[in-house]
Amino acid sequence: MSVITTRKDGDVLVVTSNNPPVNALGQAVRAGLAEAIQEASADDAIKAVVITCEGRTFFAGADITEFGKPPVGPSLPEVVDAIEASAKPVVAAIHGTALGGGLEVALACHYRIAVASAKLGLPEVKLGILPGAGGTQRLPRVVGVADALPMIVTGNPISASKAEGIGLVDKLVAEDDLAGSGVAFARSVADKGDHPVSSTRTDKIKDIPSDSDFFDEFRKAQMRRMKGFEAPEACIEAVKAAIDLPYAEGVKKERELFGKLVSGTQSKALRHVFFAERAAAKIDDIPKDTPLIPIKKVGILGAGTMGGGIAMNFLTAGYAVTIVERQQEALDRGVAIIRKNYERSAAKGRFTEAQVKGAMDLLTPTLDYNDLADCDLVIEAVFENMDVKKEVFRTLDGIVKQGAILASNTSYLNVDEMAAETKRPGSVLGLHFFSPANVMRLLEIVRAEKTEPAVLKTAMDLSKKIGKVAVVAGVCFGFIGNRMLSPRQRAAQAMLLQGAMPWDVDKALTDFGMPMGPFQMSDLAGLDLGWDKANSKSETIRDVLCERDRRGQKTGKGFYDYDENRRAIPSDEVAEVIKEFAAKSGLEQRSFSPDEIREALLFPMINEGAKILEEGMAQRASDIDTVWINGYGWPAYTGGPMFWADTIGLDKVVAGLKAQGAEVCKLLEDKAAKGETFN
Ligand code: 3H9
Repeated sequence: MSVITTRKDGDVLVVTSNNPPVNALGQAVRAGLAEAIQEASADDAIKAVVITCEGRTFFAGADITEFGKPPVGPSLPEVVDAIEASAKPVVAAIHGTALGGGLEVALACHYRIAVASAKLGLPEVKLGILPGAGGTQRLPRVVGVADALPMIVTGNPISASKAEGIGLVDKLVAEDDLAGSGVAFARSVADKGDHPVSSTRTDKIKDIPSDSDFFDEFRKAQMRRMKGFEAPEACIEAVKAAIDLPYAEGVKKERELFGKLVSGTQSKALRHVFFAERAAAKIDDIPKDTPLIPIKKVGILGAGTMGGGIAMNFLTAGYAVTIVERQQEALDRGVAIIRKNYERSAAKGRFTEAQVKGAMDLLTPTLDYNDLADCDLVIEAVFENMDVKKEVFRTLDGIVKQGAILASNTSYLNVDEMAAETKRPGSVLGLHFFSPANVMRLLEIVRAEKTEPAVLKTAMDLSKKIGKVAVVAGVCFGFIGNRMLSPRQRAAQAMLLQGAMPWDVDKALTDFGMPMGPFQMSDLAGLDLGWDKANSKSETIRDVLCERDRRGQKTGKGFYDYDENRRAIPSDEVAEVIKEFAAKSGLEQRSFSPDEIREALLFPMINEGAKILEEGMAQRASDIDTVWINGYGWPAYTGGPMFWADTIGLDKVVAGLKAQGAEVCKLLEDKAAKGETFN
């Protein structure tokens, strides 16, 4: 059956797209839409047209899989122009998400109606591009620059009611019988003389002049979000063109900017990230018909920072949560922090007071382990020590009902050993949340040797429900993320002995796009993590700094000094300590370029990533990219460590590692020799 079908409802032609899963505007859809408009134009009995979509959503945009392939006409700009040029009014009837090219189709229609649950947006910027089918020119003409600019530059969608408020949607209609509402609306406007044509509108476009401070202020407000990304600035340029230039020239400018971005490395990387996140949810060797275990009630062991953050994920998603601590004081403190976090979010407008109350009402704090008995999933977030964890698993196994899942939030330890303490190793797995757990998107699902398929599938399903991006990892020290962090930290320490300073090393990585470098990270985490005060003998730089109470931000100084605003300042004292150690090391002292520093720190990570793949600890290279982007702030516009390695060439990575004297993983070496890539 064709993806686009037409049917006559009296004098209205109803055009329906059926291209699951998201009605992406692939070639067949575009061709079908163009033909449908021609059909309406050629039929005297037709007075108006309704465009609607089957399935879960209105067009969610251009078909991203077609990018980078030879274009096959008609192009989306041609199709939207044909829709707008129709002498008979065209009505977009929107449900689900009208995104990107989908919203551009709707903008080309003369009228837009939507159900209240619909969302409308131009998310192209998140793929490293800008709307390329007239969106940057039509949207400001329809809603004004003040409302269009944030939609185009942030890519965040708006609700249908907001869209109605700003004039993007003409009418909100009932959820049922959208096509019927579309036909009624089309009929009500069919005999009007003039139909609004977005590209020729001038009533709203001059709300903000292109030389207004508005743009600079907007840039300033978005600075952190835009840092390093090319597309947002191009979006601003395109919107300015909409104000300054006639439509035809503005569209030319948009095409030019689109063409440059879509063929660039950033857009390729961000498209990779889009598909990588979706691929991560697929577990290759689990049969499709594996059942899910129903999860209604979740238990959390430990009400510290981690336990509280984990609890919030489930409370926000509407799950009943029982949280257990050993001491009343610790329990009260944990619950108070959860409440404070919610209230802070409510103050910022992210939650309503009713939502905060709803979430808190779902929380049962207790000192009694036995209250976990009827939980469907229990996650332990206790002290990171194997003996403690084993004890916890033995206890939980005796209390929690059979069939329930037992999970550890360990960030390094062996989940198989914990599972072996129970009589239900098939129901045990790792759920490694990242701190702050209520904020960070990443979840590593650690698949232990005996974890049953249903348990794994349930965890993956649950991760989506609580808004996480989950990746499956095998049991190995540090799983995917922390395992790759170790060689980076080692390389950073080694650089200090060869003449680099912590601030040089950190800057090379923050300039690359990381939120912080290894020494800023140490200062944040505390240098004394794992440091043994009693036995410290000034043997390492870390020992000496800790002995001098430079234990990181918490003591006001670490690798850096900190001023009253917590701004990091290079420390002369630390420089002296490092120089002494460097002199004693006997290593040649020299300066390093930022590129050399990046290669020294990041190539060993790629090598470790390749080992992880070789050992089957990650399912695919793109999963590793997903971990690093969502858990550690690796810059998304480089595509993640493994994609980045592909873009610079694996042969260059291998040569760099050999020059560092590293042992190169066989998988990496083989791929480089064959001219292959990871992704
Ligand atoms: C654009 O429009 C450019 C134009 O301005 C100019 C052109 C000239 N194409 O996310 P889900 C797949 S750029 C191809 O899991 P959800 C997705 O990979 C586009 N495939 O569902 C997945 O496949 P699989 C601007 C797509 O319910 C499946 O659909 N638009 C596309 O959680 C289900 O996806 C966007 O950036 C696509 N456009 O969320 C919107 N979209 O099952 C991108 C999805 O094999 N899409 N797929 O893994 C989304 O944001 C979400 O998919 C959406 C649904 C919110 C729609």
